[in-house]
Amino acid sequence: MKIGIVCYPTFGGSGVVATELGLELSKRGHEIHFITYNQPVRLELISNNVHYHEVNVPEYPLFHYQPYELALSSKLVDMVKLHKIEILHVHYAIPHAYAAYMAKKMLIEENIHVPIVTTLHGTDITLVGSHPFYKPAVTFSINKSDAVTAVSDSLKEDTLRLFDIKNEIKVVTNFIDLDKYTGSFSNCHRAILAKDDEKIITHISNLRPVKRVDDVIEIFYNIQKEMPAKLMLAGEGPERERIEARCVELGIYNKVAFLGKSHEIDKILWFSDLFLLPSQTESFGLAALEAMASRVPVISSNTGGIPEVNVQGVSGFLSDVGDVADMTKNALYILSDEARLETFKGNARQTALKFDVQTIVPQYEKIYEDTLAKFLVL
Ligand code: GMT
Repeated sequence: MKIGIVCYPTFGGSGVVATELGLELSKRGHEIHFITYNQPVRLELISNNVHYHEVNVPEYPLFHYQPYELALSSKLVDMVKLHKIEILHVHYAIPHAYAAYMAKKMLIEENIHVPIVTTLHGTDITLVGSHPFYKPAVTFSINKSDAVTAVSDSLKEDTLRLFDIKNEIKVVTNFIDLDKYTGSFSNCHRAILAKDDEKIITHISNLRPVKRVDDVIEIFYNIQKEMPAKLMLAGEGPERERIEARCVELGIYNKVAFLGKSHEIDKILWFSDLFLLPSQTESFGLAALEAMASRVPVISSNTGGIPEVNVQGVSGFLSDVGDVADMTKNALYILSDEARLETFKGNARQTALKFDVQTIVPQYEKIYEDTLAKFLVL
């Protein structure tokens, strides 16, 4: 199949999932066309059947906001015609599903028929999409998609609760290529991150309020009072300055490494002992799955889709949002006994197996096939 993938090219989970999906589909013989405003961060290899088409939005002084949706719709029309793309898979409803619908309508005028698969990722529904400013357009685009998927049962339920949805929503969970998380690299050593006797605690996110990074800092503050430890904070976002100031205030700044937008997440995780994800809301928690694939137990909140990923008492522990005391207690329970830590590490990897790329990607292929078959009959 010739598949067009629209996504955010940034470090966010939806862009990562879209990129990994495209790469895996290309390995399975499909021709993949990424259409977005920058080369996706995890897209390192452009090959015979992986292409990247950049959406340009020229600045024009008349516009207070540059019309990205318009540029994207036009680019989709051009790319579908030029490369004979058969199906468009858009990740994150805003504005991708809307732009794809416009492209589809423009193409119909030229007697070209391309179905749209929309994957809902989380904040496009729970935080941004349900805002009254966007809700009518998001509802419309979901209902007009030819197939809709959500990355967890929880996100499906949220979508049905928050929007008036007429379409069926299929759950296709996020996935991971477990072969990429085996610690098989030679150019990096644990000693770069911490001393032998120090436990490595890690948090990776876009450092937005929804991630509750303050809780990460409080939990780490409590841990390091009980045992030698370092905190790895990977990612960039609006909370960073405030969080740095908080670390100074608590006297732990020298124990916290702010790693920014790292391309070496697999290495950081491989050397980690514990992953913290105390988010306010999380449709899935891809970062937690990446940690688990790297044999890292997870201390998380029990919100949204996280319980579908992190299994209580097996791959880690879950607590109510904001219950830092309980999260600290659970973290210390895992870290304070080497044999127990080893068991949790093994369990974390074992739990991640369920989300292997080889199990999940065929589910998307089936959705493409079914959608195309249905679409061509109409
Ligand atoms: O975590 C974020 O805020 C980024 C956001 C995104 O779309 O990039 O992540 C969402 O999609 C990820 C991939 O499906 C999920 O793993 C995250 O849980 C989800 N984030 C939230 O729901 C807050």
